[in-house]
Amino acid sequence: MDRLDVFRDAAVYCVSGRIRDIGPTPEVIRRIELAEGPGALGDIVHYDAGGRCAVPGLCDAHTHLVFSGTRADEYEQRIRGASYLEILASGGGILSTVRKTREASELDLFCDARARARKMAGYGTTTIEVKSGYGLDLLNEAKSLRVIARLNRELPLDFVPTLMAAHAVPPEFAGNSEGFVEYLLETVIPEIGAMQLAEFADVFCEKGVFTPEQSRRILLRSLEAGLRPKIHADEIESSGGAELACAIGAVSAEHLVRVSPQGIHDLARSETVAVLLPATSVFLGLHRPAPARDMIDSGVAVALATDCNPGTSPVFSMQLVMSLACSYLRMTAAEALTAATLNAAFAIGRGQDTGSLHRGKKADIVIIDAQDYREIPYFMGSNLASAVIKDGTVIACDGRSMF
Ligand code: IZC
Ligand code: ZN
Repeated sequence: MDRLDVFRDAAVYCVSGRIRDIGPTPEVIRRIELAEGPGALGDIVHYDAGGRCAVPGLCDAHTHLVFSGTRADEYEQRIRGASYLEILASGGGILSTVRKTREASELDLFCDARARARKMAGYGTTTIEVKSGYGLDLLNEAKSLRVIARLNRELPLDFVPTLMAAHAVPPEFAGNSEGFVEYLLETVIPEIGAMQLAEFADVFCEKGVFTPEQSRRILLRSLEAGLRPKIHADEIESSGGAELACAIGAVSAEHLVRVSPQGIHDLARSETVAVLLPATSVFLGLHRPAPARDMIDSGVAVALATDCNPGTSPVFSMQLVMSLACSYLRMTAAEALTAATLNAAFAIGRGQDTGSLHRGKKADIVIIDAQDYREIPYFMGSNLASAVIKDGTVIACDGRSMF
């Protein structure tokens, strides 16, 4: 993760939205002329980055982008001392967003999510994983997933849909989490699988939410329905979520603030990517973040994401997440960039297609207003994306999306 290939005076040659060639400019030009004839350069649209640094489009591997309303009131309650799980247990937290999201029309949900995606694009994000999970019944989960499908159709970004009906126990099953799990296994997971509205399934495996045993059943049934497993693991308390993720071959284990030594050991020997969300830890005011250093030094593939959601991370900027990864998780700038691009792409099944500037991959590129990629985390809280290129087309400039 710490080793990057850096070219100076470089060019990227893109054809039909894909990278055809990359390298030192004179070499790329020579190869273009060799392949297409001496006059070919004149026919190619030329984007001059003016000596700025080009990095792969940022990939946000964990968001809850489709929701209605905010939870600024809950933010204040927590600052005054209430805990996240206490607020959830008393019917607030996720459940307050569920009430608003169930009431919202599909069009309103789409417009709100689109506005958030535009902000993310302005910060250099080109691929976004989006979880449902504020519907918690078949109708409303399908509504949220259709919103993600529409974002994918109508916006130039790539959206990767995840079913997270196992995000909380809804009021109609209060005190009966086992009944809700049965409903998920028998109805929601198979029906959503049949509708082909999601690629992945995720579960909030956490004390007071879903046990590791329930999470296992939910994810195994999801796999049968064609949804590859992901898991919210060890976010607030250690519960064996990372171990479970590895045991069932989950694509990713996410959060991992309280991952056990055994969990790190298992992750290092698995294909499961650890998705870390430092903005969430900061927003929750945690003094101890995820042990990123231990994980990376043990050989775990670490990715980063915003966790964009109304409760624990109303954050749009992967650049800010990279700064927090460096200052708070003690990752190097190169590790943070790898985690925000290539490893993030692998965490959402897009590693062959984006996440690095390689021949054949999508031309998803951010032009950074700096000559050194290390300035991305260094300028904490600012936006260095001067141009964002998606599938070979400029889609955002100086923080403003063009869609
Ligand atoms: O809305 O609180 N942790 N799910 C699990 C969340 C945070 C999102 C929320
Ligand atoms: Zn989450």
